[in-house]
Amino acid sequence: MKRSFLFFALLMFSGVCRAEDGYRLWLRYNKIENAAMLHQYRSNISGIAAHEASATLMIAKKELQSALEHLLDAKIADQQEAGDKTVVLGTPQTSPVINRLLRSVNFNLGKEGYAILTKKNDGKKITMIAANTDIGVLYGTFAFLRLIQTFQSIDELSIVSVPKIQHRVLNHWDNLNRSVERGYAGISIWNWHTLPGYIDQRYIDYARANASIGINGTVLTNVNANSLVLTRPYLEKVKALADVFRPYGIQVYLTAKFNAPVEIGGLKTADPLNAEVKNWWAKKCDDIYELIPDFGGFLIKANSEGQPGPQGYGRTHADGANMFADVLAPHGGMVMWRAFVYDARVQKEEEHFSEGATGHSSDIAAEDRFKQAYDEFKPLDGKFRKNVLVQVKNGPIDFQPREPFSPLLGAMPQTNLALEFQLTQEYLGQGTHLVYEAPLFKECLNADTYIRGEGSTVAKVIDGSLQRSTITAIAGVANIGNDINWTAHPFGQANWYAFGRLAWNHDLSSEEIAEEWLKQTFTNDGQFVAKVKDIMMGSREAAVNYMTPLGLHHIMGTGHHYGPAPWVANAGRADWNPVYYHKADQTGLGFDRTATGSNALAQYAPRVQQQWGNRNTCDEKFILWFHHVPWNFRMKSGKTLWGELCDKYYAGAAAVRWMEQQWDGLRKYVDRQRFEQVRMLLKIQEKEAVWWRNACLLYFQTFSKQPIPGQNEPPRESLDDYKRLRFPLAPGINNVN
Ligand code: GCW
Repeated sequence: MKRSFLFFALLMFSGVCRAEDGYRLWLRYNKIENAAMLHQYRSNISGIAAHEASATLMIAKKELQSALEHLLDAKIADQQEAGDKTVVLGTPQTSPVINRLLRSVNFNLGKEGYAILTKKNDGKKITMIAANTDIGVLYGTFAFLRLIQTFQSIDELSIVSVPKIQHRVLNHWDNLNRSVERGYAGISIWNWHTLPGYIDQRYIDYARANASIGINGTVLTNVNANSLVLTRPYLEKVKALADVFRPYGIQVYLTAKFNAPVEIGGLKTADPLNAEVKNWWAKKCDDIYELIPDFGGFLIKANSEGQPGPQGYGRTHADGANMFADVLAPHGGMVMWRAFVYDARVQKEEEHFSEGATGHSSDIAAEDRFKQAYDEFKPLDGKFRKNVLVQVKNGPIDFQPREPFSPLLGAMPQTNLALEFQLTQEYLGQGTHLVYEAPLFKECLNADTYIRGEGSTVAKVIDGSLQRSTITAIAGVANIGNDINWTAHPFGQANWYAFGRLAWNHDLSSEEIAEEWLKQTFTNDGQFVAKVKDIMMGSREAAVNYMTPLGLHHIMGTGHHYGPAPWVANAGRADWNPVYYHKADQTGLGFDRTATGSNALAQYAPRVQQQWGNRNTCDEKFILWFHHVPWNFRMKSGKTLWGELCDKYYAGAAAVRWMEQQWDGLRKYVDRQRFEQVRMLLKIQEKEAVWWRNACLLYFQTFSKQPIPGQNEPPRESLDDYKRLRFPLAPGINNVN
């Protein structure tokens, strides 16, 4: 015992030199290095009073006690009564003090909210972490620890916080064989083979990390679904995970393969209007809920990229979703029905395409893919049951570095809409680029749909304040794998963190979130935080610039989506081809989506159409999303489109160089292991940024026929060199599930 304490103390004293593998995420709880803050905390906290009436309250108390003992390097007493300097944890039911004092909070804390208040109790100063429910107490506990980890004053606290969105859910695209579609951080953390018998400590740490940022749901399996997970042996494994997650307030969901009744049920059809099919699902739900009484429900990808769905039986998305809704409703479950649909007749891209194949793309996609989700779903507005959410990706195409908000988000006022972001960086440098995604999330959340006049932001659509939603939800496609640091890139953790924080409160700014994440994950040192915050805040724009500036999109490598390949024109169907999206020709560049082109713009409110409809006034961030622009078109800077495009690409790559230089100067603030990891990854990022820049400019130059402005270092490789590159084993495309 003594020895291990000594060892621990030694580690602590060795301070920043200590290697850290990143496993502890933002919950490191190292001893406070700042004497004044340490003094303040010690003089406010000497013990904890909590009635451990449930597993959740026990977890809250244990977390608080062990965190404080490490942070304050002091013994934190376990107290029966609230004395001076006591932190009192609980609900009105578990704590008489809270029962009495919580009445002064003139605020509805709801089911998950919490209050952290400094109070006088019998003349003694206490800090109270209170909620109506045990899980609210746990959220409050983590919030209190966040204050301390980020060196904020706790002298006079008066904090009340309630989540704006009810269901804050991670979507794992994890397959049952542990491969992860679009996963870059190792294999799946769910070890299906050893479940339910073996409970990996990771499951607990995963739940704890999620609870610390308010995530309260997890879809365990890939939307490209495998029916097997609905069989009894797998459901028992799912139950084991649900049992681990429950005290952390996390509900478990599964993806349901639409034709499971055929695949594993022995039925001849999966027609949602067929009584036998419905009975099969009803029975399946009974079985699930018997094992997992608080099962959340199903996430379903149907009639998209080869997944079966109701349209295969001549039914609509609403018919399909409502069938599930009806069988889940008696158990209190819900359906998240994805709106990421485009022509169901074809298979997934990588199944069709083999690298280097020649041949011609078929013409299946006659309609602009941008328009398909809206076209299929808008007519169904008002037709979905109360326990259905239609889950919409943030943009109309597919998680590109920058997309305008999806027009569906402003078009279904009578439907519960869930917003889906992608945390895993499929299109943002995958596992090796430092790209902080909060600015991307915020850009979408703050976008104005004008659905109910000015100020109808996406955030308000999603949180239900604008339309009377019966359920509200937000989803993030997880970037988590079994890598020691969870997310491969140490800064990938920031995207998981930012998703949770914004899901709880979308009013937080990207800067605030970056700052609190940095302080907890690395150090509170002001110099370090300011510099790295700048790196983070510029990183998404840098990626947009070196990959897809000015509204370019979908010009990445086919299948694996790694690296640039704007020249690809032979993928299995027209709308998998980069050339379909950028439409470069002798006259110019970009996709005309105005009335003279596909007219996708008409899917937006008139005010949005005005904003983007005219190439002279369109925000240049989006110009090539909506216009085919002549090469010599004068941009707002006075440069031609070609000149501006070159500048953006060069600025993007230069920004990565700058990020590297900044990071190199921060060695003394960071443990060696994480410092070196980020440093080496930034080098890879720089190389790849230059690759993107050169390959794209050399290719577009074959149309613009203009030189790259002379002040820029000319590409060393030729376009053919870039075209020859092949990555058959790039990660994230193992789609065997
Ligand atoms: O972004 C695309 C991905 C697919 C993914 C699909 C989807 C899970 O390339 O791998 O499949 O979106 O969101 O369904």
